[in-house]
Amino acid sequence: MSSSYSSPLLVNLLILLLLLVLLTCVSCHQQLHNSTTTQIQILLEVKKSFHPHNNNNNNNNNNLLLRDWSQDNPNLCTWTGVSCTTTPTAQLVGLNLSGCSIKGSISPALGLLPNLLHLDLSSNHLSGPIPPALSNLSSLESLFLFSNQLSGPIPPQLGSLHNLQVLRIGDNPLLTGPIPSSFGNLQNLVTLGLASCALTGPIPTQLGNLSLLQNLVLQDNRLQGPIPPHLSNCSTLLVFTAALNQLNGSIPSQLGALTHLHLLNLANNTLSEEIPPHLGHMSQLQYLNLLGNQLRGPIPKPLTYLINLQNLDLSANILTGEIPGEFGSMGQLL
Ligand SMILES: *[C@@H]1O[C@H](CO)[C@@H](O)[C@H](O)[C@H]1NC(C)=O
Ligand SMILES: *[C@@H]1O[C@H](CO)[C@@H](O)[C@H](O)[C@H]1NC(C)=O
Ligand SMILES: *[C@@H]1O[C@H](CO)[C@@H](O)[C@H](O)[C@H]1NC(C)=O
Ligand SMILES: *[C@@H]1O[C@H](CO)[C@@H](O)[C@H](O)[C@H]1NC(C)=O
Ligand SMILES: *[C@@H]1O[C@H](CO)[C@@H](O)[C@H](O)[C@H]1NC(C)=O
Ligand SMILES: *[C@@H]1O[C@H](CO)[C@@H](O)[C@H](O)[C@H]1NC(C)=O
Ligand SMILES: CC(=O)N[C@H]1CO[C@H](CO)[C@@H](O)[C@@H]1O
Repeated sequence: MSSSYSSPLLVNLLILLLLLVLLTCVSCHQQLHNSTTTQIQILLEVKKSFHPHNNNNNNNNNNLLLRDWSQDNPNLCTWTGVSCTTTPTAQLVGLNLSGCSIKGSISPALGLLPNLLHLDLSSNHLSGPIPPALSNLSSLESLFLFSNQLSGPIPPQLGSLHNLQVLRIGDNPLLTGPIPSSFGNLQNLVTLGLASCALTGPIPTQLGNLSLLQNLVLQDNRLQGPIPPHLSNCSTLLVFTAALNQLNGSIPSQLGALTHLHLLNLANNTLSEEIPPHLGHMSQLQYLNLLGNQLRGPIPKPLTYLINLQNLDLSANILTGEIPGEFGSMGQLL
């Protein structure tokens, strides 16, 4: 008895399931189909923003360069600078227009390409702001915007790009404002390049959260305040340069914990107090530049433990005392 009841129920359930599967498939197919046309629309929108600001007749470079970005060419994976994955369907995963002499601005429409892993618009003539909408590229692993004419502040929203490994936006001399403290959330960041902009404010203590960071490149800005001891938590750091800023206070002795560091350049700031002897623990250090600060006192003897040092500049400070004789036996310095 019970089996004759459950049987039609089972059949009904199966039919329902089949219908569901069919429906999902139809809608998923349509979505995939749409996504190609949608991606084409988005890229054409992005192309519109790549226009020269001074609309002199003689500058149609962008149109020539991206002439294959066209509705007449529906295979967007063949478009200049575009790279795709082919399975399960064509998905735009990379956009590289580095060094293409592109003018104009960065369209917020780029934020509508959620599968994008790599975006490289470096070494162009792009101006205007970095669109906060880029923070919607939740899969993004690398963002290269360096060597342009971008202006305004760095959008703090970029701190939500949790998959980001490389962020290079330096050499944009009109980029102002602080380094967003939200960058402390970029847990996968390996490289942060912000040199040669006009950034102000402090180095955020939150950068101490970046446990995979290897390269922190902050030189040639207008950064102020102390070097946060928190950076000593970035235990995989290889390169730290913050030369040519307005950093003050003492060099934190905690930095000595950065035992993988190869390069430390803090030249041309207003750092004061004594050079911490703890820097002698950075056994991998090859380059140490502290020139042009207000460091005083003796040269700490433990610096002579830095047997890998090839380049040492402590000049233009207020150092006293003797140069430890042991430096003479550091062959690499000769
Ligand atoms: C983009 O292309 C240039 C050469 O055209 C290359 O040097 C650069 O590494 C590429 N960017 C990325 C993120 O692969
Ligand atoms: C991200 O996308 C959502 C949905 O499209 C939009 O509402 C939001 O404004 C976008 N974020 C930014 C910072 O533009
Ligand atoms: C630092 O990282 C922790 C998790 O590792 C996270 O909860 C916290 O919000 C981060 N803080 C900042 C300021 O980024
Ligand atoms: C990093 O180091 C500082 C002191 O050097 C410490 O106060 C802090 O709790 C550590 N953690 C983080 C995530 O910055
Ligand atoms: C420091 O400043 C001097 C003088 O302005 C300059 O020659 C030198 O290149 C600067 N060095 C660094 C590492 O910033
Ligand atoms: C560092 O400079 C700021 C102003 O930029 C000042 O308020 C602060 O007292 C200075 N700190 C030290 C230790 O000199
Ligand atoms: C949102 C969207 O673009 N929807 C379109 C998906 O594709 C079908 C048929 O190709 C169109 O009718 C929809 O308007």
